[in-house]
Amino acid sequence: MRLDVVTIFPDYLRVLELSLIGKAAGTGLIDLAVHDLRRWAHDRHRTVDDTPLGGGAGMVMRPDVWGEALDTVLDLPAERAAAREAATGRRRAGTRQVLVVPTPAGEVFTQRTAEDLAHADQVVFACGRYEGIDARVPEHYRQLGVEVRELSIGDYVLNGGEVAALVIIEAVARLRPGVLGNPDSVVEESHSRAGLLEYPVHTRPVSWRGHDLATSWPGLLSGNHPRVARERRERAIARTADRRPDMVARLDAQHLDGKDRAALAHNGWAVPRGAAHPVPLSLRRALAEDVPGLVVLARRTFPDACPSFLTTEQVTEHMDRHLTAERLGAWQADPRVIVTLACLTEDTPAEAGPVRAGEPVGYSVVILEAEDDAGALPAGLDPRPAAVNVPHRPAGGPGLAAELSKVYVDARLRGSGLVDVLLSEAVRGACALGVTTLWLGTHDGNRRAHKAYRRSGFVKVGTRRYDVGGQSCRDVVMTLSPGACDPQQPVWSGR
Ligand code: J9N
Repeated sequence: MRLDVVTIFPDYLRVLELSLIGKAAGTGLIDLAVHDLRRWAHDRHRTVDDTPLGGGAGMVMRPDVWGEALDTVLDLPAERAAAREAATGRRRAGTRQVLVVPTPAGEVFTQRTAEDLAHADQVVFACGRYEGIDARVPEHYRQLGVEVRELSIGDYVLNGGEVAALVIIEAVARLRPGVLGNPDSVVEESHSRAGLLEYPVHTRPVSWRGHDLATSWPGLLSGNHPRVARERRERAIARTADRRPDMVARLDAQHLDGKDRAALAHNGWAVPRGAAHPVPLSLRRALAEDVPGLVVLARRTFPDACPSFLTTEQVTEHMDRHLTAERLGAWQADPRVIVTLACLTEDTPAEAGPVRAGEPVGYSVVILEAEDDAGALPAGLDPRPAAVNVPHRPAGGPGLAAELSKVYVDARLRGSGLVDVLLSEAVRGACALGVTTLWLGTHDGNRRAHKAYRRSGFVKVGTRRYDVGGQSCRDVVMTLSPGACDPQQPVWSGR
């Protein structure tokens, strides 16, 4: 590969001699030449710039000087032959020449650009000063059929193109075979095709200045490779969600498995069924104005969770009694009840129709077993089954029970990990209010629900009877002791 740099500061490029790239140049893998633009100046003062036509600050680099420099370095044929080649759309067969012009006004240089440039036979860098090179220069070489790339290395301003050229050269050269010692490190790195940032890495000592990997990365030292890989992927997802939401929004949903989706949900992103990409998820306490939407969601999701032996009439009778605007409104307004809702923050096309921004797609209800001033328990709190015992507070004193009355997710978001996030959030909310046991009853036959509750730490302690529209059903009763949770630390870290 041939690299040419044209600049008024040739010494600036000397650092290349010190690097890997310089070593590659020594072995002939890369043929690098740096040229002083002033060689092509016409006057005694070797002038390369002039004041901008139309006025304005700074100086603009002259097209005539650049033209002669680039004709030489690109080894272009004389004017007439060039015109003929441009007309036939052909340049020297079998060689690919690219003219790179670093500029803050260019298209953004990425790993994809580097991969592309690594296939060129010659790359010529035209390093101008910040105010720029006369715009006819790139235009002219494009007309001649030269591949011209005006590239920005990021949204900030440098004084000249030299540092940008160094960046591009390093990124491109290390992709050439033989330049890097270990080709694996080219594959497994940030901005590779996975679309995620790299996971955090560690080495010995395992415990350093109180940062103990045995507690913060339990899988890492297990020796169980699939587990290590899974933990790393989860951390890569968490890190990308934290630092590069733009990259999360571009992830291809088809390459995300159930565990990826759960990790995304825990970091504020949902993947509805049939959606192409993750979308931002919002979890918050319900407000009074959310009640009508919650009633709609509650009545749509309740029948999905009912055993098949119940009739439509029985299910409807139950919903008309228990899933009303009055009941949900009373819960929303009661400080002893935590109503959490989840919604997407953007309109999202999904398999079973679009999900609207702000429309509730999941909710949970936690009801504390606490009396109000009149000695009354909250509306809709089921009698606590005998199998549920209420541990004392860790610091001593009476415990507090709460019923996890509802956790429902819209069918369009099944498999997105949203249930787990709602569960974590319900547990955290209960814990913050001093709950020492959280209990729930769920239909005996609802395997999917049992599995989700077990994943979140609930254990089966017994059964109860539960009436739906006059039909008595058998429920499994499960409990979870929030134990030592940190109420300051949200389990869910969405926006
Ligand atoms: N990304 C980027 C490129 C540049 C310059 S200044 C002069 C040439 C290129 N600044 N920032």
